Amino acid sequence: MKDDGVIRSPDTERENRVPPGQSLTSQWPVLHYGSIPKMDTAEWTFTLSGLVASGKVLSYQEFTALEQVVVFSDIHCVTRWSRLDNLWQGLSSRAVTDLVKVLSQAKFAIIHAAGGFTTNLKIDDFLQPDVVFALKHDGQPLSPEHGAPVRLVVPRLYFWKSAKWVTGVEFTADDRPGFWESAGYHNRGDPWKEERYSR
Ligand SMILES: Nc1nc2c(c(=O)[nH]1)N[C@H]1C(S)=C(S)[C@@H](COP(=O)(O)O)O[C@H]1N2
Ligand SMILES: [Mo]
Repeated sequence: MKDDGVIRSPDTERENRVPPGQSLTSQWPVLHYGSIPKMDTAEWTFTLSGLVASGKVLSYQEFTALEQVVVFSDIHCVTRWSRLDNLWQGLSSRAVTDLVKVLSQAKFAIIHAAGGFTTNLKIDDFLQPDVVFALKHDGQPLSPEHGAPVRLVVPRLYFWKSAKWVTGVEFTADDRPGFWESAGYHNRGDPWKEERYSR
């Protein structure tokens, strides 16, 4: 671990960083269902809800005033492209979660995004230290097509878990497959185990 304050996703320290069945690209493809939602930071809010002692809603100003981290990670898309060496800046999932008291019954984090999109994570996967609500990629603010103003990045799972245009997290006791998981993608999506599809 180099002491430069950057959180290195552990998969970036593997000798072979490309999971089975993946090919490298230096481009950054844009993939999502539907059209790019109009996001206005003056209207945008981030909501922490579900199994918490007391829910919380933050404005963009409140959200971006919180302490930020820098995460170095690789991207693995289930459509078989991987992009190495990404630098994300934003709020760690743990810092966001620490804003509320999560009840002990909570076992899952359901990520909510614009237009009703959701994706589900086990709370342990959500709270890994390399999981970040990103505002910037490689030093530049996220572009609208890549999820501005805020997207989640879950480096150790296929990129469909990395919801763009996020609007909040809901903590639940029961699992609730999200948009892509209900459309046939694997419930967890570990690229090293090729957990691509559920059927
Ligand atoms: N809100 C939202 N986020 C989403 C998606 C989506 O359809 N809606 N698609 C996911 C999928 S399948 C992928 S591969 C990545 C692509 O992110 P990118 O366009 O920044 O490469 O976004 C993920 N996040
Ligand atoms: Mo995807």
